[in-house]
Amino acid sequence: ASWREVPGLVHGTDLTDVTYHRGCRRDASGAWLGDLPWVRVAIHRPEVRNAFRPRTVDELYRVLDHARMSGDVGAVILTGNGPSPRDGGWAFSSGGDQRIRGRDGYRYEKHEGQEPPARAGAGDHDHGADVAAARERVDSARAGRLHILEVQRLIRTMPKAVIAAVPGWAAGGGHSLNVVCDLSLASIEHARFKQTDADVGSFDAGYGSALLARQVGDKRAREIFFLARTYDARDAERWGVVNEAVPHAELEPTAIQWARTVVGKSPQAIRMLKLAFNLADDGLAGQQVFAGEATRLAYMTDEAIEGRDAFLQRREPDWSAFPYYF
Ligand code: S0N
Repeated sequence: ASWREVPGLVHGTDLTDVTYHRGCRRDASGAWLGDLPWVRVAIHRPEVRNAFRPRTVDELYRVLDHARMSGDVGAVILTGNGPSPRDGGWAFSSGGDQRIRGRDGYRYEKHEGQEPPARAGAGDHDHGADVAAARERVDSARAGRLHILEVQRLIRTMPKAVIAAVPGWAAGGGHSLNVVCDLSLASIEHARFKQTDADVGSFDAGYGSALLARQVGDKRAREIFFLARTYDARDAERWGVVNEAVPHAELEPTAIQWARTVVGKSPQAIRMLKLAFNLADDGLAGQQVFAGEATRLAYMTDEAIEGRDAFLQRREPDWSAFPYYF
């Protein structure tokens, strides 16, 4: 198994902060033989431990949505590229880029043809004239207020398996991204986990904390958030934050093996199982997603087709062939 880059034309823009590859087979000379039903999505800002800025989140959303809508893709491997060219460090993600966080929750960064505010994110300075001017310049839809949560919901609701391969730091919002994935693997040598939200005045009061408590238990989840202590891949495995700690060199090969195994199962069964696992915790939103799949399946039955045909043919439906009890 190998990879081919998915052309950077998801919605017509080149990817800069994320890489997106499709699994494929190649012959000995490297020539492409055919695609495989999984993709690799990686945050590509290793010099800042794969912190995400608005552009990163936009790109993540676009490629994940592309994967969601690809009918021949059954599994997504989510990871972080590395090592850092600056110091060799590895990261899954260190969460929201703190250098550009504005006081109002928006993120101020350079957009095409725009200069970033000189002091954005620098404490009280972010209320200075720089940011006031930047606020005028920034396209607020693209600046994205807390839109990493949209990425979390996409991972959570896409009806296919999302496997986190954690090669290094998972901190803050990066910690929460791992929490929301269906399955997780972590590098024994380099993966480190730390929920720093409360250190920087941030708090993921949604999946990042509530789902974590489901995974590790309530006391442990509070410990992880309140104390923000670093824990490693072995702890993460023991506590249920990841499924398995594996040697660094085995991380991606294992993720690919897991993807290969999942896509060997019935797509419908995996889809219904994932949505069923989500249902209880996701309330009516979870019920809606699960019910949508149930309705789609029901549309395939002769009974539903009889209802549709009766309407189109302007006659009473004939339900006599369909039992009230199985
Ligand atoms: C990850 C840590 C522990 C790694 O430490 P290490 O190995 O010592 O490396 P450093 O020297 O610290 O880092 C290397 C370079 O990378 C920069 N950098 C690292 N993380 C970030 C970051 N998050 N933002 C910007 N830059 C980062 C360092 O500065 C360094 O570069 P130089 O040398 O140039 O300074 C350690 O790095 C660490 O603790 N990082 C910060 C972790 C953190 O606090 N993250 C933010 C937590 N909050 C969120 O993520 C918000 C979540 C979120 O987005 C959200 C969630 C729910 C609702 C809304 C939101 C929202 O705000 O959108």
